[in-house]
Amino acid sequence: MGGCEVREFLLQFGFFLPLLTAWPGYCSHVSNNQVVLLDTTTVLGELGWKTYPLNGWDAITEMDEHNRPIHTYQVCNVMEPNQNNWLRTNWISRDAAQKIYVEMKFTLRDCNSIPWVLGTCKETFNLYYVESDESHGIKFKPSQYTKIDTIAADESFTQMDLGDRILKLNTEIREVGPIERKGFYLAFQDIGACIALVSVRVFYKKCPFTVRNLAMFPDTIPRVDSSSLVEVRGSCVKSAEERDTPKLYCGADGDWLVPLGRCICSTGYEEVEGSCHACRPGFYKAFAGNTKCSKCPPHSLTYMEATSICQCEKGYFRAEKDPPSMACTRPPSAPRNVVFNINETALILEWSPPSDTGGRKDLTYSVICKKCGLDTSQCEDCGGGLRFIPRHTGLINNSVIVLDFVSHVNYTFEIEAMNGVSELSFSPKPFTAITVTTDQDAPSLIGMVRKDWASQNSIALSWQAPAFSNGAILDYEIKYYEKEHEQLTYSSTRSKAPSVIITGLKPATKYIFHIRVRTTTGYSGYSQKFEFETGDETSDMAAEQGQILVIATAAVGGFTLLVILTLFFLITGRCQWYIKAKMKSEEKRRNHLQNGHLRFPGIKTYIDPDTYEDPSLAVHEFAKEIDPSRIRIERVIGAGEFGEVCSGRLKTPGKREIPVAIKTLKGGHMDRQRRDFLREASIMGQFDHPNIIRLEGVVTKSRPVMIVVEYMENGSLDSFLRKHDGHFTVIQLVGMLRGIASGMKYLSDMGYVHRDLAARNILVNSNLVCKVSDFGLSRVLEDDPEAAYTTTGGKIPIRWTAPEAIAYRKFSSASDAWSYGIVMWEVMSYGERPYWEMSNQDVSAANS
Ligand code: ACK
Repeated sequence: MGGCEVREFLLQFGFFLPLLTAWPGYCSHVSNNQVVLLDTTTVLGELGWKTYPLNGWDAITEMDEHNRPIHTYQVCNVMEPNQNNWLRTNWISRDAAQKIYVEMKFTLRDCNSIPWVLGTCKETFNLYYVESDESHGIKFKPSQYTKIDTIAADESFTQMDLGDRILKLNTEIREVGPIERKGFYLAFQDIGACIALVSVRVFYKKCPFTVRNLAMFPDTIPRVDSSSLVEVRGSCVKSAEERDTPKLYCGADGDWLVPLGRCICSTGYEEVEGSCHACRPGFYKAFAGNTKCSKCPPHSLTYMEATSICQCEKGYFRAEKDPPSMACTRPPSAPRNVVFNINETALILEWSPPSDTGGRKDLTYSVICKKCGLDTSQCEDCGGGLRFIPRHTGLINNSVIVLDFVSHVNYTFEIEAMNGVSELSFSPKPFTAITVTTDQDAPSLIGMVRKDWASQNSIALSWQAPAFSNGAILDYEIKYYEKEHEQLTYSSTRSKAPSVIITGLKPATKYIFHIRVRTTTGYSGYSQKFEFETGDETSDMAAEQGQILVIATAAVGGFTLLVILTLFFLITGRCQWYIKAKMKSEEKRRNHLQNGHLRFPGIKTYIDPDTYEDPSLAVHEFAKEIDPSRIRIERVIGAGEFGEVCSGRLKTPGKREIPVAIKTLKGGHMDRQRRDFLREASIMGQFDHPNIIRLEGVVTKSRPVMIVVEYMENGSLDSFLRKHDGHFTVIQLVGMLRGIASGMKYLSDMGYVHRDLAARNILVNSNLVCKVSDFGLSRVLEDDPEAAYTTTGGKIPIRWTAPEAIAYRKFSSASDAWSYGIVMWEVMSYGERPYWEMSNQDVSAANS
């Protein structure tokens, strides 16, 4: 049938099929990881399947309200013994499939509801297949067919259902594979049941083409062996490049698992919804990576798309080592305020930095000396006679000392400023010139210097301004050093006024001071040396008495204020803290009581994470947040409902790396899935027992969300036992059971009911220690492939569950103990299936 909406149609089926109305679920939902090879609901003409003998299966084709055919095959020879009725499909091409799935929708009549058929009526039919390269002309020989399975109905219908016009449609899916020939036939064998086969859908699963982390992964067919994954290498999308080899694993169900590695957008491109888009004009991206395009930095532009670096505006440049993110810059303006100071032997030139540094910090200066006549256009180079200290080019400080000049000469000094882009500009370098006549008088020396006071660490000095300054006084330079260490090291400071307080001195130590003045024409010579001593403790007290008095007054005032404030905050703060703490403990107690968890006062009990209004609070209360950089994923070891399970290593600062299992939450999850996923961590984090799987922590603040637990080398107990059938002594098996019992006792003491105790949910480490895992209440049951829906609507692993829990969901430590009994049986039988192939219905019936 076409659309999968609930539709109404009528179907008359022999004497036992009811008039059917509102038959939901007749249509199949096809997900994009299924490739359908046959779907009888979409075949328009006759199906044309073969039936043997001719009076066995009957084809009935009805039309739905859209005038499309509904192909049904029915058989109901329940009165006659020894039925052997075959229905064979046409040849089905296997396409790329290795493993195929057959989905059958059918109704089956309950034998008890048909009178007089005891002994002849059956409630199952058999599904067979045969592989073939030939699509035609094959004679039907039952002996060539291989049995896939006996198909029983989960729900059969009775006469009463017929009366109530209730149709119980069963859906069963079986896997077949590996298929090696070009195609195959399916066959349905009836041995005396009352069946209507309403639809058959044959499909295989594939991991569909996908793009993850900017890498493309082609359609991939999963392995036949459902526990192993196909590793697929991705290729980068257009304008992207590989960072770490991008890989995905194709799981048996056609799901892509564990994205590893990635591609990144190349320079000039940025990521937009899974592809790399060129940067717009005016934007650039200089490095490959998953960053966005950035606006061109100041004084740069681009009119093109996909730009990796913006061009500088006219007059602006980028030095070789400038990063693309830096603004374009230009050469500086000329230095300012050049002054000189000259004595008989040395000429000191000083200047201020340029008003415009061009936007850079790498300013340097050069000094060019020229000798000019009266006509300044006729200048000549000063030649090599002069010495510049430290040098005449590449000066970082704003001064230079010129030595070895000749008297009575006019020297013109041009001070140039330059920066990292000056060489890139063709314009002449701006400079400021100063002309110095070498017999000019310097300002006169400072005369007497007085000590105003001295403390242990400071001295206050004052002096008279010089009698002759030859220009405006700019400031005074005071040079000083310890008398004992004369000339080894000295310090200097400046003062605009003719007085200074020098601090940071040693107590009771003699210091030498000399001072010079700086005017617009340069420095004077240094004054004569003056020797002053710092004070000892007594002098300090005297000198600083005034200050101490002020400080003490302030301190007393401050302290009093502090005491008042502290008292105020203590009183109000404590009150608040006390109130908060009390509220918190009260809230917890209420939660406990509400949920029946205040079991044994003083003994730690389990807290249901669902009692937290915000479940993320629960996970952070019970689980440590791990920085993902501490986790190294190595291998995929399986696939869970929420995502893949990997093995790897966890690094803890100051500790050895430990092996861990990492459960991941698939991308694209809903909030609810994330909550359900993390609920397991919130539960596991509350337990601390050698037979309960230990939680190392969670990753919730980055993607993918992960739960990190201790690594159990031998995986789950059921498959471990099946793999090592007969290898252990009874003592060893009982040892495993003892461990599980100990873990379960701990859980029951904590007030936790597991609900899904089974060997598949026990993990085994390399020392054969068994630990209980798979926590999560209802989620566990959703996740468990063994869980089946009960008549009350819940999903329950029937074979492991106590009758009262199946019947009215009475789960308790007592029902966990029932499950433990089943686990004992599983262990001692090396992982055999409890109740072997008995149907769930029969198991429940046997136990109730
Ligand atoms: O039977 P297994 O090898 O054991 O395959 C399943 C798979 O991941 C999916 O659940 C294995 N597994 C789960 N938790 C752990 C763990 N802590 N240590 C080792 N294997 C684990 C499980």
